[in-house]
Amino acid sequence: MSTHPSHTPLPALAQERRVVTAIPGPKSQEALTRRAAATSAGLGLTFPVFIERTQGAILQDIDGNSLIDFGSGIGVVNVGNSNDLVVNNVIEQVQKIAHTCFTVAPYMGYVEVCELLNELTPGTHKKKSLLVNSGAEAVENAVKVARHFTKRPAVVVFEHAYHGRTNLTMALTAKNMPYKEGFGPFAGEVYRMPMPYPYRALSNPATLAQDSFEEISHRIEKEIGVENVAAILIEPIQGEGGFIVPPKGFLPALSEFATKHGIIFIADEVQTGFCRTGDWFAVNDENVVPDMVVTAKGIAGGLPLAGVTGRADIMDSVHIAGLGGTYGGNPVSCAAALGAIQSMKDEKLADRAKHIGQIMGDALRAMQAKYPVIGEVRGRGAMQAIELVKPGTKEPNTAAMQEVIKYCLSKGVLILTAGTYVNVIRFLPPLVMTDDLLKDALGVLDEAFASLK
Ligand code: PLZ
Repeated sequence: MSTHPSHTPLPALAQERRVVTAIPGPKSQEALTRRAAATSAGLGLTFPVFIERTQGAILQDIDGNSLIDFGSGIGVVNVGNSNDLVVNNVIEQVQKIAHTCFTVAPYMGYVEVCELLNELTPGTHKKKSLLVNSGAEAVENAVKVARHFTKRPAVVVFEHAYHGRTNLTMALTAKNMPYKEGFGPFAGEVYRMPMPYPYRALSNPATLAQDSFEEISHRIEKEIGVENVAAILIEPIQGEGGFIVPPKGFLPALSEFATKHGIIFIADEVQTGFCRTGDWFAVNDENVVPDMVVTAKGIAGGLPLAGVTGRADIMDSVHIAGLGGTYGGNPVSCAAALGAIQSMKDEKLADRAKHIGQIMGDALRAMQAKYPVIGEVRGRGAMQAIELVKPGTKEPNTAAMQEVIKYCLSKGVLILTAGTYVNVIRFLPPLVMTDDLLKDALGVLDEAFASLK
């Protein structure tokens, strides 16, 4: 009988920025050559540095640079990179069960994660959940279940939406390049509606929520027919689209409209969920209770896991074995999720997100006052963005965005971009980032704007 080697903890990684080579350094340069030779050219590359180790809010590259993580692996490691509870749970779990397939021979971790999802998602009604591997797979399953329950075909989605890269989720996603170009034909019965985008709206800001809602409800009634609509699917704050925060009142109106017409209201909380915006979920901000909530990313502290949580009557409407997948709710990912969710509770990470949001928001608004290239600062909690424009206009300024990102990278601060018009800089720090590190990174960002010609 074999025994497993016990795990030896690594020494802590100092939570400080330290740049010791040009970025990318020589080892990363060499690795990039191998990457180019071995991996599909269709894969994007945001930061040309290879990472060797991560902890908290620091990514250490193979040249020994300590970089500040302002992206959390696209909003995933909310509990910090290589969070202790996640690491310990994963190591312990993989020694016990790596895989059985939940629908073949079940294990408790899956059930425990679903119990937590049922408890933590909005609403006190009876809920049930299903676990899968990725955000896109969760969105697909939510739509599948909504169609099965309602026996209706149509799905309503929005401008600037991002829901994934599978065939159905490409159809649900708004932006052609790079997500859809040349990958069609796409799934049918997907209807796109205008998204209220306060910064770029032409109508009166005071009536934007109502005006948008009226146009959308009218179009759903006249163009699709409410009786044909299975689901309205929306990100409560749009992620890849550029952290577009809909005006207050819009989401509640949409959700009420859905309820009135027997349409399933699905919140895609893949990027906004798990304390990111200062609450468990972004819809909590206006007390919207969706019929279904889709989660992924932050749920498991870096392990692949996603969930669909919904009203029990909807989730139970599917015939036995109609849902599943080999790896969905893998035991190791579930153990990671249990660790991550525990950590969110223990470390009060929703409050921490609000605190980070305060510091970031203040600093970004101060920069906006100094640098006319910053058209808008927006977001909620630790999900903040700035939209860059040509000064004095609202014309997108992609060049300025690229220069700022490049400057920050050279100083060891990794920041992501977003936006339909490729002109948004988004901040998604791990929620455990220290105030010192946060202020250091924001200082570098300020320098980057000052250096713009
Ligand atoms: N819904 C709201 O943000 C993933 C995409 C990264 P998966 N966003 C990051 C990339 O370039 O592929 C996302 C999201 C929202 C769904 C998804 C899809 O989640 O886990 O990437 O499938």
